[in-house]
Parts: sequence; structure tokens; C-alpha cells
Amino acid sequence: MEAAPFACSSPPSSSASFLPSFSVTARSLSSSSSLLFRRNNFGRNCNYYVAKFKSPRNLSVRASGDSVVTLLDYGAGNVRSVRNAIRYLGFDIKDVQTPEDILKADRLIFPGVGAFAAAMDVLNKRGMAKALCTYIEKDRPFLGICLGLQLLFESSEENGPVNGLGLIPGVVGRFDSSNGYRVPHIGWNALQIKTDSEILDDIGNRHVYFVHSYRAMPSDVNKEWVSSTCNYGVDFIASVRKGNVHAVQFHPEKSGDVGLSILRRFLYPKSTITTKPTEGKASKLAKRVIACLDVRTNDKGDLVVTKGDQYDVREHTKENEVRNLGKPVELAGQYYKDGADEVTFLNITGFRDFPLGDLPMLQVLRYTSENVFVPLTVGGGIRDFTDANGRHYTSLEVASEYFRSGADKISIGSDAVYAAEEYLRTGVKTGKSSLEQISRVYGNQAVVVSIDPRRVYLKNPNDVEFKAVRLTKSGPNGEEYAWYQCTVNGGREGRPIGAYELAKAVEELGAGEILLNCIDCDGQGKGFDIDLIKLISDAVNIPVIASSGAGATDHFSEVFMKTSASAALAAGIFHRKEVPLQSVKEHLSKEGIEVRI
Ligand code: 1PR
Repeated sequence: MEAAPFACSSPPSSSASFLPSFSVTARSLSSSSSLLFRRNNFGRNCNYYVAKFKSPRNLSVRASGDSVVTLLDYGAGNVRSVRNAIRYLGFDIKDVQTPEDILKADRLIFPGVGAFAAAMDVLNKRGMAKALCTYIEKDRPFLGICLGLQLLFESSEENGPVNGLGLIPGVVGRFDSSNGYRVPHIGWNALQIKTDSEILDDIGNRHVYFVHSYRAMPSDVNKEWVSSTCNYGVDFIASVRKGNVHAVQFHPEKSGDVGLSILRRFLYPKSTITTKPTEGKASKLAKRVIACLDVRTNDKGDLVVTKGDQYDVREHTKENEVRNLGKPVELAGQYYKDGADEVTFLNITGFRDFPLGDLPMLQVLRYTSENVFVPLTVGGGIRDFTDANGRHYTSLEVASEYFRSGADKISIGSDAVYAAEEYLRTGVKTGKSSLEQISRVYGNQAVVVSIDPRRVYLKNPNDVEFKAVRLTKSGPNGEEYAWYQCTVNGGREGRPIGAYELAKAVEELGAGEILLNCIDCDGQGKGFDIDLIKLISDAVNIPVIASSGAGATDHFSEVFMKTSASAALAAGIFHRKEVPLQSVKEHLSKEGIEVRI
């Protein structure tokens, strides 16, 4: 299974089939966000388009009115991010309906999604496999992305062996997690360029975004194809190129301005591109810095970014209002410009409100994803739900709507706690929890579990049945130990399960990543809970995102030096403009911690 919502082997049918009818329009967003992110009409009648939204490196693009790219979206998943990036670069999209559309294409992009076997099945049944082979053998302009690269090989071990298109010698296999490398491989990694690949000319030693569990290996039999490799425990194939045929394992549409320049080099004739690459120092998988936006509707009914102290988001005034720290779309755009490696939206009242009824939240995602080309995660309210009319919605339908609206990953909080409790009680994976279902359909790399633990101090670690840690700093009454009790409903209810037990259980149930908050540290600005983060990041083989408590640049270097967290997330310091995101990156770099600059 490859690539986040890009990954879907059998998605539910279109949103129209289950979405209630809403009459809310983009106007429900703040007027300035609408202005900032208004979709530009650069269709057939528009010859010149300068992006209103400037990317971090002030990308501006020129498109001719006849710019059309053919997209092979065989309906197995969401390729919204790819569509957004193509449109952002000034191209219209023609969708492949029949094999003839492939043969007639001037320029074809194939963002392979879902599992290898399911993708080959669809391609074979629709006669598209043969058309693709003919198109590629004729050296027509082609760009495969992620699974779109893997399918070019002879076969894959993913639920297999399964035969691929057989154009490139080699077998696609799974990363080995036994050597200490976390699988899926998620994040920004460096490339080693092997040959002149043209589309990679602007990379200049900078990171690109990967999210996958399977990879193809370079060897003597395919060396004439390999244009770059990447190291993640082993050297695997990051891109291939022969003539006009290109394919990349990473996601250019999620790789910020570097990724956009790769797509631009594929879409535009060489002669029109004059940019000079900015040199970077990428050498390995970077530690990620994530900006988090806790979003909820305030008492006036506006969707705002808020921020709590230990999860209390109300001002301590007579009015007791929800803190308003800004507008979600604007802030997300700002953090993208500032160099955030990912942006996370948490719909913090999703546990009590039905998220599909919260159409502005879906609009926030849609608008943001049109202009923000790094991964977007959204959480809050992902669970089964029955509305006032008795209509039942599965958590998979809720997640699918988030993915369709532009999310690359979804994050599950409360529902994952219930699923883990049940699993630990019965020892049986029912396959029915939201976590299992979404991970099965979209791949585990698309599913984050957000944990909201609270410290419970102990005199003796044997006083509880849950894993306790010896504290670096003792508790208020001199306690030397604590266990971390999981909570649900935004920290309102403690549950009989520890963060350690939960993390291990959700990894088994199919989580691809853990977002590890800490209620005690949230909004305090005194640093991350290193004891907790070390406990969890040492316990699981999936990436862990450290969250809660960042107040200074030193806190980020501390968490990366003392724990094996893959990413650090912060909210308050960025919203209050206390520490700019770039200073965090510069500080980490100075401390010898590799980050994407
Ligand atoms: O249970 O599936 O509906 O998901 C609800 C989601 O909303 C969970 O991910 C939960 O963490 C989040 N949430 C619920 N209530 C709150 C609240 O604050 N009242 N926010 C909340 C959680 C924690 C972090 C925060 C970091 C960094 N916020 O996301 O951004 O602690 O903050 P800092 O850098 O300022 O310290 P479900």
C-alpha cells in the first residue's frame, strides 16, 4: 500500500453518495482567507498566470492557454494534491477515460495510488496496462509518481508476488524494519543524483517528501534507468528516467517549492525555465518541524485557530471567550511560506460535533490544499456517527471526505483509545475499528493516532498495571515515577489505559504514525515531556511526533537529541509569533540536526 490518501485500494463511492446536502459556500470562510486563496481562473482563455500565493522561494509561473496535461486517475484513490499542483502551475487537466486517451496524450502523469495488486488489476481490466506500455515504449512524455514508479517494474512483493508492467527489470520489496529504521518511510529525505535527469535539475541537494513502505532496488539489470537513489537503511531507487519517461518514488506535489519545480520541469519545455537552484545540504532523512492549528468554532460561530493551556482554550476573563489566534487558511499558508514541513489541523470539538456537518472545516482543507504543497493532516471527530435524521456515517466515510477535501493524513484521537482498549481486552483484531478500516483502505501511512495523555505521579512504579517511568524531575510531592493516562474527548475523560500500552496496541492495529501530546505540558512553553517521548518513541517502530510544550528553539534540539522522535510539533509559539519557524530550523541546523531548509 503506497502513499497517503494518495493511497486507496477500494474507496467508498463519491462524496455525493453520502454527504448531506449543505448550502454553505466559501463565503462562510473569512473574507480575507477567501481573498488570499481565491482560485485563479487560468483555463483556456488565460495566457499568463502569476501565482497570487508566493511559495517560499517566490515561485511564479507562466502558462500558455493550451497547456493541458493528461492525468491517469483510475479511481482508486484521491489524487487531489497532484491535481492542485498541476493547476497551480497553470495547466488544465484532461482525465483518462479510455485506453485511447493514454495513446493520444501529449504529456501523461500517473500518480499511482493504492496497493500494487489492486492497481494492476484495474489497469489490466480496463485495457490501460497495454496502452501505458505502448505509450512509454514510444518514449512519449510520462511522469509516474510513487506507485506510478513501482508499477513500471516486473513485479512486487506487496501481497504478492504480483506482476507489474515489466518495463524495468527488478522486484519491488518492503523496507526491513528490523535494522532500526521505522516503516513506513515518512518524511523529507535527500537524493543522490546518478545521471542527468532534467526534471531533477533544480533539486540542488535539497530534501523531497517520501511516504511509502515498499521500494525498488538499484541493480546491474536496471542501472540504465536509475536517475537517483535515496538512502533509508539501504539505497533504494528514488527516480528513474529514460528519454522522455520519468518516474519518482517521492511526492513532488508534497515537496514544497522543490517539488513544484520538478513538476514544472516535466510540464514545461526546457527552454522556458531559467531558475537557478538554491543549494542545500540534504544528506539524509530530516527531522520534521510541524505547525499545528487547533481549530474550533467560537461563540460567534466563526471557525478560528485557538490554543489552550493544558487544553483549556478559554480566556480567563468575565466573558470566558474561546481564544482566537487567527484564521486557519491564512495561518496554514503563512506556516508553509515559513518552511513548515507539515501542517496539522485538529478540529478540537470534533468529538462532540459531527465533522461532516462542519463544512467550513472541509472548506478550510480545500482552500489550504490548493496552495500549500506540504503534507496536511486533519484530526477530530473521526468515528462512526448517526445524524439527527438517523442517517449513519461510518468513520471511513468521514475520513474519506477529509481526504477528498485535501488531507494527506487523518488523525484519530478518542476512537483509537476505545479500539486499543477493546483489542487489549480481547486480544482480537476485529478489523472493524475506524483505525483498522481506514488504514486498510488508505494505507497505514495515512493514519496518525493522536494521544492525549496526562501524567499520574506514583511513589512506586508497581502501584499500577501500566508502564511507569522514572522521572527526570520528581513530582510535586517528591514522587519519582509516573504513568501516562490516556484521555478522550479533548482531555475531559481519563481512561484505563496508559500511553505506552496504547501506542503499542495502535501500531499493531495499523497506525502509521503517533502524534504524542501531553496535557501537562500543553501551552506551558517549558519544553516537551522528554520522559514520555522517550518512552513511546523507544517502544514503537512507527514514527513519533513529539508535541506539547515547545517554548524556545532549545526545546526542539533537546527533544531530537534525547529521544528518537521523528518530528516535533508546536502551536502556541508560532501563533503568538514568539519564535519564528525559520529560527527553529536554523537552530536545529546549527546543532547538527538535519532539517529541511
Ligand atoms: O478525539 O478523535 O475527536 O480528536 C480530537 C483531537 O483534538 C485530538 O487530536 C486532540 O489532541 C485534540 N484536542 C482536543 N481538545 C483539545 C484542546 O486543546 N482542548 N487539542 C485538543 C490538542 C494539543 C496539540 C497542541 C500541542 C502543542 N491540542 O495539538 O497543538 O499541545 O501546543 P503548544 O505547542 O502550544 O504547547 P478526536
